Amino acid sequence: MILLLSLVLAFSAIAILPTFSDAQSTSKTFVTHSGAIIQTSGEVIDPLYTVSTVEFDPMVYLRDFNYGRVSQLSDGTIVREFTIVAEDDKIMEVSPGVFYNVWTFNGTVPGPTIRATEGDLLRIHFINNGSKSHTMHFHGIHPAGMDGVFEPVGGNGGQFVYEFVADPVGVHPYHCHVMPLEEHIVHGLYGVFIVDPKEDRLPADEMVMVLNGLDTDFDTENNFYAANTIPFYYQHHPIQIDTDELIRIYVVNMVEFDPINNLHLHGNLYKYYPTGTDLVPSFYTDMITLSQTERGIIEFQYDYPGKYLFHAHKVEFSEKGWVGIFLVNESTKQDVRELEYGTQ
Ligand SMILES: [Cu+2]
Repeated sequence: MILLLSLVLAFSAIAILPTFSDAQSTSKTFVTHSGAIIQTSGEVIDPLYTVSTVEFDPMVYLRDFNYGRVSQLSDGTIVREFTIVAEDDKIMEVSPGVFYNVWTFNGTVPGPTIRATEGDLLRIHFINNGSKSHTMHFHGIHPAGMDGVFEPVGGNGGQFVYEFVADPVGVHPYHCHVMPLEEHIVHGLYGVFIVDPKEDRLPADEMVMVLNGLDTDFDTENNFYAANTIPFYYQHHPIQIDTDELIRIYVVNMVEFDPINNLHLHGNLYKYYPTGTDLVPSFYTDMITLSQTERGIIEFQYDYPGKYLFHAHKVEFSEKGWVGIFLVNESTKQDVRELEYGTQ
């Protein structure tokens, strides 16, 4: 029995030793934003306990709008109800082989895109299943008690119902507002809130882009940048659009630590509506610069098919992941129009 045990221990040591020595040679000590002192041997960066892996598809997120559960009050007001669950113990492969502890609203970073029409009553049932206190702070107009700042919602099942009227028209961020704020934001507790005007905007292929960064080694500098969380995703998986089709993108900058971010489009210019609050564009440009939580709506259409880059013109950000491609296909609608009007 003793002999058997010795053999098992010897084999275990052989199996463990190389890994252990590798780990020792690269072991580093970090102090997290919350003050914890931890050691890591490399790519696993966040020491927090993790229980499940986030599955996130930036291509699905891009055009996924959540209008809530709809009912109507006796005065005709539309009520939109949402259930949002916060968690802070998930792990996500943010880049091949790089795992990061993400804090999530409804399981993803960013959280769901919440969409309503101006004047709708929003009722958001917030459940905090995390281990820390969290809140939902919406940008926009609402009563003080609905601001998600002075009413921290405790973890392990704490609840709060946010209720307010969707106002004003535009694109707004929502995010957790518990201190230390940078820790709660950089881990992923944010999302987009769109308020549509009562008279619809022109029909368009609509998308959401959250510009974000990931500080995976806790030095208060981002190691990765992205549009919609996964670095280089839309470069490897181009966004397919058509010529002569109006494209409308709701852009929100949530990058922590860096004072500015920006968005440059190739081979084209776009109309820009800062915060989306006005229905008349303020600029016609191929480059906007945004501070944190600054946002707007961009609209454009391509005349010529082909591949076009879009990216941060802060080159450091694009080289660390914030770059993508529009693959513009020849519109079939154009063929129909040519047939109708007989161009040949
Ligand atoms: Cu939080």
